[in-house]
Amino acid sequence: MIKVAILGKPNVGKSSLFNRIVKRRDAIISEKAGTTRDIKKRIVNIDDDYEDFILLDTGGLEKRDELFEKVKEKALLTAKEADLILYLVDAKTIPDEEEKKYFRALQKLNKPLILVVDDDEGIRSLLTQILVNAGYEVITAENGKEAIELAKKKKPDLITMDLMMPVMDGETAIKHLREDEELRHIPIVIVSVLSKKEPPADAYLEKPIDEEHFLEIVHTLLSDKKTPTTRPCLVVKEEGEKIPQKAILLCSGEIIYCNKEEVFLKIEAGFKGTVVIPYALYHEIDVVKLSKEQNVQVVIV
Ligand SMILES: Nc1nc2c(ncn2[C@@H]2O[C@H](COP(=O)(O)OP(=O)(O)OP(=O)(O)O)[C@@H](O)[C@H]2O)c(=O)[nH]1
Ligand SMILES: [Mg+2]
Repeated sequence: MIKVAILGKPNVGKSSLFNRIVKRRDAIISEKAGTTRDIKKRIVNIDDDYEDFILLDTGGLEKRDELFEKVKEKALLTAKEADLILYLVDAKTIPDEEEKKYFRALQKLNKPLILVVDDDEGIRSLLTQILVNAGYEVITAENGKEAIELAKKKKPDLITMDLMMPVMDGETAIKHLREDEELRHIPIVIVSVLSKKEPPADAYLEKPIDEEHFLEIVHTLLSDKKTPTTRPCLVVKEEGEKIPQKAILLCSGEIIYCNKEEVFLKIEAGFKGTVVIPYALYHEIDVVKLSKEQNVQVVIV
């Protein structure tokens, strides 16, 4: 269920708005600042035509003493979990610096973070501008090596990757990212003058890029992050055999290994995702039957 949190400094009318929306005198309202100290939560049904949502009332954001530091912490934590924040201000006064600081911090919260990797300063700033205007938070790297370091530190939600770069090229960087347990699920969009569809990424874009098409790809990859790009892979491998390199590059989700006899057992047990079969084993598995299974994709490498 979608969570909507009401935030703001003390005494701006958060609880009053909460009561209005839930249509009950539920939260305590007073003219004394700092009345609400905990989180109040109610399920709201506006109309049967709309989905129910969870409304959260929070304590005011204020630096007063230790107690209110706790109240503030709780409010900010609630904001982090919310899908939407209603930030209330007192219209009688002009927002001060502290208020602006809270507002900016909340605006940054939960924004998808995109790592733009390109050695060309012009491309970096062009992609940054497009993405920032579309509401994303952006960090940049000049080569593959820097990209990996930054990805480890910042855990971006998506990476745009150039291929030809000094120090470490994009292809090598993608390989390293896909081998890293913590980073392998991050969708990667190759943005390059090269039109070859190697190495495997989640999307490819040729330079010069079309802004609309670029944003469409980014939005799609971010919105179904949990579906296609993190689908698990079932890699078929015989005892003692090496794991095919291509399988690692292909799979951005969890990788499970099994031998050729176990493939159908795994599917019966509920496996959904991509089954990767090395070419050498291709004749020993009923690929036709396998490809008829729902929720299963077959890739031969
Ligand atoms: N003039 C005016 N007063 C309001 C409005 N909304 C709320 N109030 C009054 O402002 C005071 C504070 O309202 P609350 O709803 O308790 O404010 P709050 O933001 O929840 O305050 P804390 O929980 O203390 O942080 C109360 O005396 C309300 O009656 C409004 O829209 N206009
Ligand atoms: Mg209140």
